[in-house]
Amino acid sequence: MTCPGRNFVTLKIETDQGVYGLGDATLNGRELSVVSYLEDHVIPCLIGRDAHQIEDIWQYLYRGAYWRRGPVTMSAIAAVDMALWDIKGKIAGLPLYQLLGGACRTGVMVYGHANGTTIENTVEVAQSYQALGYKAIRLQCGVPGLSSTYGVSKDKMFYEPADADLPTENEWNTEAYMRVVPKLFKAAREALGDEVHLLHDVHHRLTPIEAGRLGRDLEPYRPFWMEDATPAENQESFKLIRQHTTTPLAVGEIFNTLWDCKDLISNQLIDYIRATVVHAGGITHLKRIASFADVYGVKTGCHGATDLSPVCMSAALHFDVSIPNFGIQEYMRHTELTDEVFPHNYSFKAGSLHIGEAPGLGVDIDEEKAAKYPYQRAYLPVNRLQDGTLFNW
Ligand code: GCO
Ligand code: MG
Repeated sequence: MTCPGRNFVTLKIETDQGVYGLGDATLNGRELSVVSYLEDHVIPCLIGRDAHQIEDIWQYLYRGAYWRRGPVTMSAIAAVDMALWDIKGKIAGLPLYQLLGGACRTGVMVYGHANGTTIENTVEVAQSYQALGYKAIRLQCGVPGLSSTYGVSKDKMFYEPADADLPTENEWNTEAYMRVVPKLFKAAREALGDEVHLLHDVHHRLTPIEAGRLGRDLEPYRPFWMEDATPAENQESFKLIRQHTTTPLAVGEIFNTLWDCKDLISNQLIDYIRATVVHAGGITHLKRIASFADVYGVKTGCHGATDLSPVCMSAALHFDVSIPNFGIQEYMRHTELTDEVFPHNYSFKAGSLHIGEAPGLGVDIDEEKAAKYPYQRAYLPVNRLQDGTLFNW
């Protein structure tokens, strides 16, 4: 556990030949449950096994637990999987993407986060991202009448929603939100031109019919996607959204397995699957999800918020560059302190991330520095309607 500005859980696996690999096991706001799952239940089963048997170890941990799926289990399995791929790459002397089939593209297109309290503010921030070379930008702005909302932070290059040692309370008003977002997109399209991709995260806050209406209202501005338009427990909802809008739909940052998105994909109810390495069982399982999605013309759009460590980001980039149906990668920069604790080999250039040629994942942990920043309890916020009703954050 280390907290260089925010909490990260990192698994380090060492072989008896002295090669080590790293895996990200961070589950924002519930970190210690994964630490316990690993320390108490997974690590004892790994001692003495053959580090090369990645698939067998994955199956052993998944089937062997009897209790399948879920974020804690799948983050723990993911960390083991990432670390074993890192080891395999280091032993082979090859960057991981080479073991996954080699590069299918020259770089990984990423989207940055422009956010501001007002429309004007947000558009200005988006212009500064454009000036940095970003080809895709997510837009989130404050909602008139609400003191705070998802995605709008003081800092313009980092966003850390897990901001307090007990959950902060946000407030919500759907009508006010639905009035402001189309205006934001209109202003942004006018200021930023036709070519840049514009994205938006609804963060699970609309009913299906509201999502249908927002999607339709955004159509003139050709959004790249509308993310997490409605909570995805009831996946029938997506049929209703689809009946009303051609705005592409993205979902899945909180999904953990193929089983969570199998029907959404096979019924072609989504366009982008956002599952990522750390929360969806590692590279081994994410490859399976992507291959399945490819059959149905669904592309990937991996989650890449700051709560996913540079270890996960490195793994995601090897994955992104090596699959045929890559769509886009979220990229929220980490703070300098985080980058110091996790020296890494990827770099940003002209709107894309490049993973580099270091063997394995191409990321390390400075354990001495990491030890200087002990775990600090931090929660994600909760969200209430203005009459106090607990809502979706
Ligand atoms: C995103 C996400 C994040 C999550 C965060 C929760 O699209 O980047 O919605 O902002 O809220 O990862 O820990
Ligand atoms: Mg999101």
